Amino acid sequence: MRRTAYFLPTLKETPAEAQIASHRLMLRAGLVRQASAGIYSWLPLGNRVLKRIEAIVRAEQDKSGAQEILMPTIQSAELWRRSGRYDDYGQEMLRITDRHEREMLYGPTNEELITDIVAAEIHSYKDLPKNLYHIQWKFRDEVRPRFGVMRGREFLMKDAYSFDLDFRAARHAYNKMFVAYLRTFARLGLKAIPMQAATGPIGGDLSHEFIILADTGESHVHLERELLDLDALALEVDYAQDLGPVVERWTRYYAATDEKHAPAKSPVPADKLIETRGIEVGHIFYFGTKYSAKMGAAVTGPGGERITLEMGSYGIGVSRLVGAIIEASHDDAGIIWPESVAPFQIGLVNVKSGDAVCDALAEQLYGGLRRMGVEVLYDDRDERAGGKFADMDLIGLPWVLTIGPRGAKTGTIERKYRRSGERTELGLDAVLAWAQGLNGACA
Ligand code: 5CA
Repeated sequence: MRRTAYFLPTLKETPAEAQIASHRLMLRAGLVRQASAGIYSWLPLGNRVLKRIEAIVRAEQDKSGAQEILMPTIQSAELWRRSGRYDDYGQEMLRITDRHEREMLYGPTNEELITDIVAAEIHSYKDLPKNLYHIQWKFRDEVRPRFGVMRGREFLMKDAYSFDLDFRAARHAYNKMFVAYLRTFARLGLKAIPMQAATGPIGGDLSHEFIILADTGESHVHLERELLDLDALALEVDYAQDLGPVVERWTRYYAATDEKHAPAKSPVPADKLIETRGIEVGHIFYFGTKYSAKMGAAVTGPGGERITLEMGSYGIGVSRLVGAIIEASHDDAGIIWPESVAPFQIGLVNVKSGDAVCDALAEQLYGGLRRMGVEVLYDDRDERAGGKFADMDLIGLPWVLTIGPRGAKTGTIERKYRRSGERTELGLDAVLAWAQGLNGACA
């Protein structure tokens, strides 16, 4: 992509309304713009990151055996009356009346709708287990939307719902999501720690929040230091096997959110615990028959008996993750994207656009990278070099290739790794050979 053609409105000034780094950087790097309180438009660069995160979430859900569907954002109030949550949900629910005076709502979550679908379509124990998920916008009329996409009113969520015959099977479904979440967050470059959590309006009695540690997080948490040393990237799992031992490895250490942590009852003494803040990027729940019983989701068992389904639900804050990743990975100059979610793998800076030698080498490099399928943002603008470098650091692409008048004469290109600042000089062929191995290059 050529920067001269790309819609990438970066800001030099720090927007006054942004209180935390990720919000500031998302506005400055042209990822999002606020549409109204807690509601954002995603500009091309932000949208690319969102899609890459979605793709990783989707790949790990699919690998675990969950199946993707797509439910609507608008739901009928009648469904929520059946579960009893229409009144309980309170002012966080955005209620809408259509032209026929029918009460509707913008979905804050989907337990009712999915249970209704399964109740109508699944009748035999032979059709179980099932785990159905979608990646869809939600609306919660938060009292204090803040920190940009971190606590939005409209936000993108991956929500999965599992249906099983009995507790044992439901626990296996829960464990599968537990492990899929560990893998997902690790692939996103995050160290997310599962913590015992309260269940709030979703309900149930078994629940974990996945939390990344950050001073700007809204959750207060307590955990044993050993958890920070566990490596989820090394997890190779067979989802058909008993995942109990994997879950046990992560839950044998104590970690709990403030709501669940009772200092007097803590199994671990206070001096062994870290008390800190974190960002909740995922939350999983087992709640048995809470919805299925009320909404008639039951099947016929092997002996002809009627069995009410055991359920769990599993959420990931997809749009929140964009902010969370930035909180975890930035410096004074800007964002530092993990390769797995970067909007482009490479930024190409032509220090002297308009100079025939620089332009020729830059075009050759840009063309070569594109033919290899590498995603590259080429800053071909007629601007000061300082401004181009500052913008590249701000938007945080993993690699920056620079072509300047001195190097161009000998065909030399400078390659910088954004995360470490390490610089190397290479010729055109060497750069192309190196880029072949990059994440995102298709052979
Ligand atoms: N139905 C369940 C699981 S599918 C559910 O709604 N869980 S939740 O309420 O915990 O939300 C799931 C995830 O969505 C959270 O872990 C969080 O990462 C994200 N999330 C929740 N509220 C917001 C918000 N206001 N802004 C951005 N992300 C949010």
